[in-house]
Amino acid sequence: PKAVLLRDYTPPAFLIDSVDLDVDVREKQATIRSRLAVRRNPAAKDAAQPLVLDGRHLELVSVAIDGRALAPGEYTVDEDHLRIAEAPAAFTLEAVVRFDPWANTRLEGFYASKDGLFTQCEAQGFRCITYFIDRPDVMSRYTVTLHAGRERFPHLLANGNQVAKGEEDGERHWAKWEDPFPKPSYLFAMVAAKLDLLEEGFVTRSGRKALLQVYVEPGKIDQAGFAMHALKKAMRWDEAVFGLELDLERFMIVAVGDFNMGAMENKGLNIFNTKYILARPDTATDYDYYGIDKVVAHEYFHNWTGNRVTCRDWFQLTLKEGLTVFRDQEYSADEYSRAVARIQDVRDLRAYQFPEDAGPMAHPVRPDSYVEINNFYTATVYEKGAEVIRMIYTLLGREPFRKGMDLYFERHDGQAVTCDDFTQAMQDASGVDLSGLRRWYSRAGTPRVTARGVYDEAAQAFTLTVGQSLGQGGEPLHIPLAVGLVGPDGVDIPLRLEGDAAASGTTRVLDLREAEQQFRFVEVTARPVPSLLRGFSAPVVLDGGLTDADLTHLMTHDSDPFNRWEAGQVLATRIILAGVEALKAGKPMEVPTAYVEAVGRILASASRDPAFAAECLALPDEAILAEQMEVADPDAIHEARRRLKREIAERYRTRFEGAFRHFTVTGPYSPDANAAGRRSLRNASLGYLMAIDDSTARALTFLEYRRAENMTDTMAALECLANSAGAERERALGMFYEKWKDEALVVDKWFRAQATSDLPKTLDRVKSLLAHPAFDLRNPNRARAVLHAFAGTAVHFHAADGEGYRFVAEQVVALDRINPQIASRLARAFDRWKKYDAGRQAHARGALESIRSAEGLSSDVGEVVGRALG
Ligand code: DPP
Ligand code: ZN
Repeated sequence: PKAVLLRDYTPPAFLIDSVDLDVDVREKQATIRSRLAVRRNPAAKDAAQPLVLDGRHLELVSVAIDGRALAPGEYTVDEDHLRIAEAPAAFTLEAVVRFDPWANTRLEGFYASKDGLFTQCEAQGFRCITYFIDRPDVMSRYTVTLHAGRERFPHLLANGNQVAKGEEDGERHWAKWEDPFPKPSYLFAMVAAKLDLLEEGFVTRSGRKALLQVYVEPGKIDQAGFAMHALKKAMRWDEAVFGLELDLERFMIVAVGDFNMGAMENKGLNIFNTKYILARPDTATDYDYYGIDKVVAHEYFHNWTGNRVTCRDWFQLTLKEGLTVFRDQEYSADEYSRAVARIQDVRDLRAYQFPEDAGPMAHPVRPDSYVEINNFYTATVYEKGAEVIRMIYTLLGREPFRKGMDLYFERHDGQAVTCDDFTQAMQDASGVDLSGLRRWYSRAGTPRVTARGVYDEAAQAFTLTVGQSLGQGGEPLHIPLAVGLVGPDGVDIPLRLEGDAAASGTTRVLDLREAEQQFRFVEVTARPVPSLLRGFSAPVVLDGGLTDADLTHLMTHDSDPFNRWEAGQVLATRIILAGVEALKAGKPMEVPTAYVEAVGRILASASRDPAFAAECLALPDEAILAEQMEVADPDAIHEARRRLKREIAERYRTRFEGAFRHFTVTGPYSPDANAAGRRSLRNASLGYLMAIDDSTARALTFLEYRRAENMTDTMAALECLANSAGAERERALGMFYEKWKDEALVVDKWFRAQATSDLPKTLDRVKSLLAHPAFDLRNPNRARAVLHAFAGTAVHFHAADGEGYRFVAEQVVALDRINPQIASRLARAFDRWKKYDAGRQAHARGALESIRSAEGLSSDVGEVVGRALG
């Protein structure tokens, strides 16, 4: 398959104004009759182009233009297209196609799950439902009529409003839906299923009445309440913060257990992975609740940022995803703790996006080319894309940013546009020059920022020299660098740059626009410690040139909570990486007293903000540490990190035991920030105690496992036990499975806890899990809980004997025959293979080559493996 290039974009030759679908569901077959109002695009380059429709996995029954059936010579059909050489200027195209949704294991297009039939069309699934010009700049009005058996498919749903319904012969029924808004085909959705329904009314800020519905698997209505609650909160938030209201009479969410993504923002009919809908205190953790809240909000927010204004082409994916992630991040920050939300977002960015940007799949947030667009639903497009929006927000300020959003909607409502259209609206509304900021859209890689401060006591001046590099030449980026100066007493010094009339504020956003720049602060009465990149104001790797003593000072005093956390992370990273070198040289690992004492201060003041304290107690992830080494050594990283944790645990054992008792949450379960924060600190304490892993710690953890009444505490204990070789491990795992074997999302947790265990025999365990009766390679959540989870482990996937690589390679090939999108994600585990030693590299190369030589490899996996080897 050939790469598609951004620079080759041309407008479509034809437009499709309306789509009328008639969908007939029978045993093992769906028949789709389409009526398309087609006309030549006045903006097309060439007025004589043939009509080329996309279509895959379809059996074409008939095709007609303006009511006249086409003869075989008048069109051609291949695996991907239907071509009609001679097409009039405007006409009605009718086609009839058939396929079997029950045989569709790819889960794109129209497919079967346990309770019925569902769709997934983004990015290019609509072409698996009918022949179409399947690209987002073709926007149409849709009418859909569904026919199916009443007993098996009581709910027949599609986008928009239900306008008619009725009965048919043979215990069948039908329903007709009309979506008043023109939309691209990727936002099409329909459902024919047996589901339970939770519904509530909603009155929008301007007084419009709407019906909100959440459809779930029969019997699970008691797990739908939080999603409904989250939806209403998100709707209110978007009204208050962005002035955006629901534009439909009815907003539906349908949860399905077999789903490739997290969720999908189809117009008026969101379809969700059950993972992001179903929750009950005893089945879902605080983190699950947080995820549901965020994803429900995210998909709802797409109704404006994505649906009302959509993407011109798939290179612009970050236009809707980066912006909508930014919106869901701000929503979460408002609903929970802003500092903790930011820390978690940055931790994920570093664990997933930074490695992506340093590996074979590196691409700009607006990619220049792709082979398979499904491979570009990435951390870069989403999370780095959100960071780019955040930088615009930081540069403009809240009010001008809001004006920019208003202008964006005013100009582009109902259109399919580009990232440039967005930044232009932001620039025009604010008057802020965004030329340097725009470069972020076209550059891959993580920029490095170096900062060095010099204090001149005589002049009472502090000069900061800041440089940036991305190592590819080109003009420098515009990087907003938020800084503060922390005095020796721990108090922020008011900031006055040379040339300012007076000091103002204690945090200042410096505009770094050159390769190197100097900033001179005056009236600095004592040598400060610079607090750089406050709030992580840009997605860069910072070398701040600070000493351990400076960092300990910031860790204790910085008024910016993000940088207080960050100082602790940098210190812990230094200690662990020095420990790696010591271990390799056969020397003891050193843990500086100053660091341990700073950790003690976190514990001592934990009650001020337990959730934040828990974040500060979490040591950097092994994947993040591996990125900082020239040649990653996963075993040494694991061992050094383990030793640091154990040393802290032994030093503060009594305090951790105290915190574990003290932060108990009483009363009925609630996933709110306060209660969840207390549980988070309590379970972090348990994690430290289990780093000691003696019989006392194991007994405490097992007792906790049996006592726990909510899934947060249950899983915290179970995960500790799963990493421990004590007899409690198998007892707890056995009890857990017995209790939860009928609750799929909870069984996923059971699989995942075993697949990610630190214990030596984890790969053997994973292999035996594949033979477990509850394992099913066709279910994406289950595959992810075992295979993707295992492939994400630092130690076992990267085992020096290459067994981890060989195993995952075999599973990529097996999965590819079922579901290329899920297989391709698994293959991404190999991204960083060149960061390891020669022995591991040889094994990884062998594994990658074995995938590449597999017969019938999908273009999804082919692109990932080809880039890794290339
Ligand atoms: N459903 C995915 C998301 O919301 C793709 N649009 O991000
Ligand atoms: Zn999205």
